[in-house]
Amino acid sequence: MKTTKLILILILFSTSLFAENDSELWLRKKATTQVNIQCSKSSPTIDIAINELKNSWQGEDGANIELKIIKDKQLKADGFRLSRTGIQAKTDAGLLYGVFEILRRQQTGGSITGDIVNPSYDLRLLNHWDNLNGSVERGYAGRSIFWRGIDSLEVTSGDLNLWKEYARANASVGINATVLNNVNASPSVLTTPVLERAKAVADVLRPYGIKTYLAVNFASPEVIGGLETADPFDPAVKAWWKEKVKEIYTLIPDFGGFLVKANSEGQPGPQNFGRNHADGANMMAEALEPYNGIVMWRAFVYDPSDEDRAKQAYNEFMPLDGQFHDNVIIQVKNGPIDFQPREPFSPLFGAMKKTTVMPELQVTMEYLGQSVHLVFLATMWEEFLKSETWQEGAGSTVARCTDGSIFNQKYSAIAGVANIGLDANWCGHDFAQANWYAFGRQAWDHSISSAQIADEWLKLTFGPQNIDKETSSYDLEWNLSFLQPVKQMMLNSHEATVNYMMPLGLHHIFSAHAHYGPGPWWAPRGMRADWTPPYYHQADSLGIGFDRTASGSDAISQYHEPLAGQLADLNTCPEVYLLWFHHVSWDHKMKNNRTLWNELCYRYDEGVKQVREFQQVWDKAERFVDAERFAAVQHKLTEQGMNAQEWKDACLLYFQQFSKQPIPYELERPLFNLDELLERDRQRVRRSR
Ligand code: BDP
Repeated sequence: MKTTKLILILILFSTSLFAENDSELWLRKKATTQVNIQCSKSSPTIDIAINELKNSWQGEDGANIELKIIKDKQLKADGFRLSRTGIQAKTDAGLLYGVFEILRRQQTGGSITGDIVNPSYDLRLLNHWDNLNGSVERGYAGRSIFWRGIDSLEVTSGDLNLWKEYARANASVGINATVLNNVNASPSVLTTPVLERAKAVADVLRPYGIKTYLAVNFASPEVIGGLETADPFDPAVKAWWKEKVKEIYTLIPDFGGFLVKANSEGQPGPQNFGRNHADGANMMAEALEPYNGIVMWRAFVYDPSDEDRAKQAYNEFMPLDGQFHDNVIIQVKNGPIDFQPREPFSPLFGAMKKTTVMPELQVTMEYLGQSVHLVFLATMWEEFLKSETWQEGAGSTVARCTDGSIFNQKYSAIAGVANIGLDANWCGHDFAQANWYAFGRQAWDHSISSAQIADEWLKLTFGPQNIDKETSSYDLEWNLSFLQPVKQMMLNSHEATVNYMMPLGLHHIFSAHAHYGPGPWWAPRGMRADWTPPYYHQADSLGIGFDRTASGSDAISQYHEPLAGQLADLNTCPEVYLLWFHHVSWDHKMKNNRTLWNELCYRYDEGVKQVREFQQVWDKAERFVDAERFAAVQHKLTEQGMNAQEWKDACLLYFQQFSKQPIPYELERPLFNLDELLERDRQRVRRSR
């Protein structure tokens, strides 16, 4: 008897603590109660909604819930109204989002009152940088979930299952659109066999409320169409795009549209034919217009000229404001350079008043430690979305300049470059799943706090089974000893990474093109200056930082007053952006009275200490986590700790050659010497070739 009980306990214990599977993301199977659902309408989307409710209901046992389509001016297309007795929405997708919201609240302890829930943005998109050959540009979680080569386009049942799981995860956080391929787009994406595979993906995503988009190559009419030009003014070129669009809509009747990277980093574009971005974007917009398709045209442009790279997108796009068709959206990266650990917002937000502008965030952590470092990105995105642009007076935050509440725009949208791949846990790092989750939650509600997102995600992803079903409250101990410290670690993690990589406004000081390790010295002979760190840090015997005031590149003048004035003044410029906007002397007094050099040393030191603390937090959490996920995260934190030390030593020892000052003696001494680090870097660069 005793032994049987013991075995039973062991089995139960092992299923709850050890047999966890991180492929389930935040949608882990939990104990449920029974629910009765009424709905007078039926559709594939509603069927999914009903199933989800049945499979995960944790509310009152035997509750009656009604799903109902209604007309209501207060509701946006995807919005819904929640009550204790049901969900009302204008569309089937709205009902599905309502279902996921109720389930989330049941599982995380939120209450269900009679509220209306509308999304902040109409289009909440992932951008996959997936190549047709199956590789993923800046992907750190394995191969593509959509493509495995142009000779391997047949759709398997494994594909269909995977795409369905992907669709479900997206729908559960409100993501309603996806671009299936890399912005560095192969023209082949528009060939018929590839389009047929895209159609197969679209068919799986559709019932989950997700529309399919493709990134296209501007030279496609020449490369795959056999035309002599891709000039957007050429009638044959226009006709080619119209025909191609028609073909796509025959296959995918609700196709979303195109994403275009043109005249950027060597990609072809309208400028190759003496035309401008508006000419190119509008030509495609015309082809898509009859089907309500849109063009997302990227503003990520810069040339190796004498002009500060941070100014170039604004210079190129501002004169075109008002010239784009209303189904063109200009897609702008959050910062003016390129997804750096911390950037001020791009001055294009709020400045283009007659053009729809959408933010592009990077969920994949190209510049933030990739799939090795634990960095919760919600805090960085929150800082960005809440940035005050002043473009239309106080309250013109980036969020409000892009969500349609200030400017009259036909669409509102936000994109995140996906961190998803074939790895069993989808994202390469268990905590990187939180960034996919966070992107969806913030795209849905840009006023949600990062703390709430972390709280929800931890409860859904690591929450214990023994949650009280009546009150949805968690075990006190779990709450105090796991949830609170791990949440705090997540909320501090971005600042920690900024500290040990690029504090005080430093940016782009990575070695080589892998964008992983430190390389403040990296400047091979003949390399474009704006691809090398010295261009960005400008360290010399006098000081460090990029002078973007009127005496330097004057990039500050692209911002609106009173912000521009605040940034320009060394005394009022927020210190987190100090070296982004100013070349500052090593002895400059910081607000805390330390010299700049000392403060730099303190920041790097702080970053390393923070990661060491994260290791402690995680080790203490061991008893609350299954063995597999515990070990995986522990292992990555160890590597992050070593990387942080390397970043600190590399940057301080390198910059010390210019400052000629000691690292404050009260701080930990370097563990590496500069020659060693240079050699490590050379080897790493060699290996990556
Ligand atoms: C850079 C990436 C590069 C992308 C480019 C882009 O290093 O791989 O193609 O952005 O956004 O950050 O187009």
